[in-house]
Amino acid sequence: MNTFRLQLRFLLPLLLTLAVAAYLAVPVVDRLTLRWFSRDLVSRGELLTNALSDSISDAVEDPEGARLKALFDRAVRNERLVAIGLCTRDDKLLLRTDNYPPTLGCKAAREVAEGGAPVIQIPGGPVQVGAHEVVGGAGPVAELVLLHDFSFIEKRSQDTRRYLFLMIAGLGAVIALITVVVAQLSWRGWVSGARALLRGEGLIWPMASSGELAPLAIDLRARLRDLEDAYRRSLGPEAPWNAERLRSLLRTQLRGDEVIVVSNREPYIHDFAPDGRIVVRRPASGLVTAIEPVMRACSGTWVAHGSGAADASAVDEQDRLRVPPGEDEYALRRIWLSAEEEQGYYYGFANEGLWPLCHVAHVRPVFRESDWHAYRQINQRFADAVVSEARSDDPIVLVQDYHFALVPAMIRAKLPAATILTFWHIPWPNPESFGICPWRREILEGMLGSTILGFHTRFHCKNFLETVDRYLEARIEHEHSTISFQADETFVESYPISIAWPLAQVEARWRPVEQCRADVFARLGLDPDQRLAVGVDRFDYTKGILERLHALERLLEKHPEWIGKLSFVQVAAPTRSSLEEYRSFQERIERICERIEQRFGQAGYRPVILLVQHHDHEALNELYRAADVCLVTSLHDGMNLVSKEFVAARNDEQGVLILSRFAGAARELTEALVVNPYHVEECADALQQALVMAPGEQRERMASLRMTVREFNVYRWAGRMLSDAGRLRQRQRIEARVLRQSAD
Ligand code: ADQ
Repeated sequence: MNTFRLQLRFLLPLLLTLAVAAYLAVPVVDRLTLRWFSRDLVSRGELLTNALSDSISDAVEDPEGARLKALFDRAVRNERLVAIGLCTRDDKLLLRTDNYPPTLGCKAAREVAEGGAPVIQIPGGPVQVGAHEVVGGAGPVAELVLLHDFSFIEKRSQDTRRYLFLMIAGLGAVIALITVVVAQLSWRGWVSGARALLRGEGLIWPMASSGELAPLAIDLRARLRDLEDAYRRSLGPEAPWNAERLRSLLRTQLRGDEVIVVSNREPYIHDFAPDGRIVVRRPASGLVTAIEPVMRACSGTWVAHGSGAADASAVDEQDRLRVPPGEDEYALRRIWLSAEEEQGYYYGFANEGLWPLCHVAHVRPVFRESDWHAYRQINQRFADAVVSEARSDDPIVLVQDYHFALVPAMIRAKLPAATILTFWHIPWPNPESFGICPWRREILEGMLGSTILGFHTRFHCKNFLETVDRYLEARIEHEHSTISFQADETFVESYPISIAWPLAQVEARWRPVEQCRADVFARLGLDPDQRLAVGVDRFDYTKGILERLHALERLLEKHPEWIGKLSFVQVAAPTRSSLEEYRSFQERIERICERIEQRFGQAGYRPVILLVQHHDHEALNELYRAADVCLVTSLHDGMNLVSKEFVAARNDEQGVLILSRFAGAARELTEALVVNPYHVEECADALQQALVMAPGEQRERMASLRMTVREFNVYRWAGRMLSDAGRLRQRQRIEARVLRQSAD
């Protein structure tokens, strides 16, 4: 339909131009042919006069002679000569054929013949008048007036006009036909080229066949992206992100769109208490902390590993249940794994392979073929579960973390129209470090099934782009941060994760800082005048717990005045304890704690208290509020949420945060005391600086940190990712519409 309209736009002016050309050309051609014919008649007349000149010379002397009359009569019978008149030199009509009009005198005939329009009407039709001198032996003797039939010339001229008109019309038709054919072929080439391009297919075929369109199609895509970039930049200072704004984004930009989350860790675990009752617990996980508010806002489906002992007894026959328990805000679909599968996929490939590979924290990654097989198989199981949970063919799927590197491409294979947002919660290493993975290609290809691939920092994005550049044949557009691989295009962007900033009514329920401090000190048996430093982590070798203890030890050596006056409490949630690396790490930490205890402990004073247990959110909040210093010394961390939780807990604007420069959080929380955790001396000095920091400086730093965390909260993290998804979906719809229309 569109092609036809386009062609019409070209053809109409063409036909109009041809019509005007015909209109202007016909009279010109007409005049020309008339002139040629009339010249022709004149020369014929002269020829005839010459041929008759002798007979005429004789006849002038004998005007009554019948011979000349007979000659004239014979001449007018052919040659399209209508009549002949013979005039004497003194303009007397000496002789005339029957058709010669008696009213046409010699003088008048000569005047007509010599005038600009030598054609006159006589009863038999139009004639051209020619007057020719007859020259005898002694000079001019008479004048011959010839009346040539002009009607046949008019007829010829009409014929010429008709042929000319037909020729121009024919020419127009041929040009129009060629135009339509060429336009059709070009359009088809363009459409298939543009379509392939917009689908992200290889440029080689369509571009090779219609090279002239390549820049156009590339330009089209680039313009769309520029518009998006401009839009993102033009958003300017944002309104604050909160649960309500996120909900309204889901209501407006993603209205009616289905959201499915897939993660290894489930947000609620059902366990059996010692008395046999079923209890629900929330795991110690940054990921769960971050995604839960999104799911509450959009009430979608969360697909996760059912890891609790009582999980199976809490689900319906489709392995689903509504959560949070008692509040019923979204669905949780549990996936079951055998102990062997969990060993290979989770402990093996994900945690002994990918975790150390990405953290580059001096623990050697272990890659076993059997673990890889389990990883692939379980990734497929989760991908299948997502597909079976999907109620539409284009859901928004949020794939969480390094446990599911292959899931994006697996979902893409079955739901090509899905918008897949993969967020990688841990760091991404440089290409050399990643290159030691035997299945590096498969992992990268799996991740590139994503529509959007998110990391915490630009630095991790850059590492990923360089890794793809090194190991895959993909097209990377650094300006727009996109990777085109096979038929898919992936937008790689940084979305720094955060926490849900506490609501005023929640804060109002918090007990005052002094009371928290008194309760915690009493529970831990600390002297009320003591200072308290805390560390809160999963018991993981990447968190820098060892380095932190070394710093404490060094501080007590350098500043013995703190002995008896400073206690460090490390809360460590048991994690991945079935792995040898983690068990030996815990033992090592315990040994160092004992050593510090032996070196500096006194009756009624414990320099370090190690609490290897899971704490609920309220208990952690109380601890944060009771502390003077919070130590976050990760050797490498995607973001680190503990640092942000500590800041959020301190609405009294007191307390000092010591933060590793290798945690993603250090890019945002610049008012913390930022340290290199490997540098024991620097960390000990930072601890000293924190302990002696004046309340005024603490307030200044904390107030600024609080502003950052309040603004850059988890709703912003999710909101930015989801609005990017919304924009991409919008773009896909526009592209689909353009292609549909062009195909009509
Ligand atoms: P984690 O490695 O788990 O997260 P982190 O960001 O610090 O690291 O989150 C830990 C979470 O567990 C926090 O919410 C904390 O309160 C909680 N937690 C820690 N110890 C606990 C305990 N003893 N009891 C109860 N809860 C405890 C991964 C990446 C991080 C990234 C997050 C989010 O490794 O870099 O910040 O995902 O993307």
